[in-house]
Amino acid sequence: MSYLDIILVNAHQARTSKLIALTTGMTAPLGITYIASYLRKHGFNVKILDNDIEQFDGNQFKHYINSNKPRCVAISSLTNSINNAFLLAAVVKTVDPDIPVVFGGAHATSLPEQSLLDQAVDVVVRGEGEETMLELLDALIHHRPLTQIVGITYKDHGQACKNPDREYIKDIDRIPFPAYDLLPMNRYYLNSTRRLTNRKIGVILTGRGCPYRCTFCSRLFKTNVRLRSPENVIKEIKFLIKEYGVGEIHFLDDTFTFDKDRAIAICRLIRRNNLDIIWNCNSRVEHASDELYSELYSAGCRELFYGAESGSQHILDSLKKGISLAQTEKAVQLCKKHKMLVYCSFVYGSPEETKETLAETLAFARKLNPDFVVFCMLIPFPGTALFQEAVKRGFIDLRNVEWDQYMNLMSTDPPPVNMSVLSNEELIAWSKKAFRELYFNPRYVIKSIKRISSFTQVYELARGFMAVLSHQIWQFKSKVKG
Ligand code: B12
Ligand code: SF4
Repeated sequence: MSYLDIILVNAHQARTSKLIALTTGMTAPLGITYIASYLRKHGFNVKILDNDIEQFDGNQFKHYINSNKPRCVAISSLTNSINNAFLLAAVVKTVDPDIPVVFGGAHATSLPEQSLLDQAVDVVVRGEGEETMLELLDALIHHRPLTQIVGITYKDHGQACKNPDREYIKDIDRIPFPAYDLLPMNRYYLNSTRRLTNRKIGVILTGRGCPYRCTFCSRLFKTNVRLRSPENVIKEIKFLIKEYGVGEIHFLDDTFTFDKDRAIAICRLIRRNNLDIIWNCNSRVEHASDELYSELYSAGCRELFYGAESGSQHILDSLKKGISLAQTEKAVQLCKKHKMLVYCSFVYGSPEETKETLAETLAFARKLNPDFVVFCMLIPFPGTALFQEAVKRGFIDLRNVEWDQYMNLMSTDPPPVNMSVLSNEELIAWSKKAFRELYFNPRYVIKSIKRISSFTQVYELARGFMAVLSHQIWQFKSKVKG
């Protein structure tokens, strides 16, 4: 019988996952898909299970592992899905305790020793996974010691052993494109509120790392920025168009416009190659310029996403965001001038937040009048500077944390940790007010109705609305139960 070397699993998100999927949609899990292609290139036999899509329960997963008989199972999770990752790991061990279970991704990278406290987890790969997983898999399959493999923390006779960090891959052009063929590509989608066209959507990462140090952000690839060449990016766009009929692309880079010349070079190549795509990307407000924005627009960019974060300069500075309110205003105006949609995200409830700063944020958001706006309650995710502060100041007790609650989707949900001087009730009341004022005003409603161009969009909006409603009912019931 031929054995499968490894199954890479994307652990499903906590119960809110259904809500996410219904209100926003689901895109390909690039991390494990990159690792899959890297391992395959080196001769390993690989499968991917995206459990955000499959939603296998314990029994179904057991059956899946039993029928595939992998030599190793490697599980990816964020903080919100770590408990489900532990459940899946336990199932693997019930099938065969000798199958090594490896964890990776944002959460395990930030808390490797804590993740290893779970009985079913054998090894944690910290940070960038391609090279480490390749060496690790080879060692696990050939029963070699793990002492020399940099970038892992592993269990040895019940003790956590931390090997040194691995250096990041310098030339990321040499990493093969994600193994899209191992994913259920036709099951990924984004709802009408999240997409720009009715075309098929693809996601691409054109660089790794972010040089900024915002205190609420967990940067897995650290400050060390590595960018793919424009030619390499264009190749992947062509591949997605040809193989998967993709017509709309979402660039997932933390800041696509970090290197202006490279961003412009990508735009020019898109035009020169007549690539028929509409796209969006994340940007920073201080990168705004007429030159850049006119290049972005001519190459099909129709939306920019800015982390505006706050309407208070004091809060922006305390979060180490490194931008000014004036820069945000200028960027939003320029973006509108160049006929691209403006998406602004704000965080609220940070340690320095007060009623006054919240009022400033709401006034600022109103003044900016973006096409889309989100207000996210600040959550100190593992891997962030605020998380360290929260642990130090006793807001988080690592022996007793409900990771499933680490989610900032609904404005009515209380935050798992509140580091501000305001009460949960005050924060929730503000966020409800902010959503009401920005979403339920005639200007926004008319804009949204104008955007609806098909029956599918009406259906999706209704589905999202029902999901939100059912979440509210669940929340109410939980409160009543006590
Ligand atoms: C796209 C995205 C999403 C998408 C899809 C996520 C997905 N399926 O991948 C959606 C919209 C669903 C999403 C949701 C959320 N996200 Co998100 N998301 C991202 C984003 C922008 C890109 C992810 C990506 O594709 N990266 C590129 C790939 C190549 O990197 P990677 O996934 O990290 O994988 C590499 C390594 O981590 C490692 N690795 C990863 N998994 C594994 C597994 C194994 C076994 C091994 C060996 C290695 C390994 O190797 C990979 C290749 O080098 C990142 C920011 C970022 N720059 O990464 C945030 C980010 C991952 N999200 C974050 C957060 C907070 C969330 C939410 C909690 C937000 C919320 N609403 O509350 C939810 C929770 C979702 C969940 N699963 O629990 C945080 C994670 C913080 C944390 N500690 O969990 C990030 C880092 C943003 C940030 N800067 O803070 N997200
Ligand atoms: S919030 Fe954006 S700019 Fe700030 S560190 Fe994170 S990715 Fe970088």
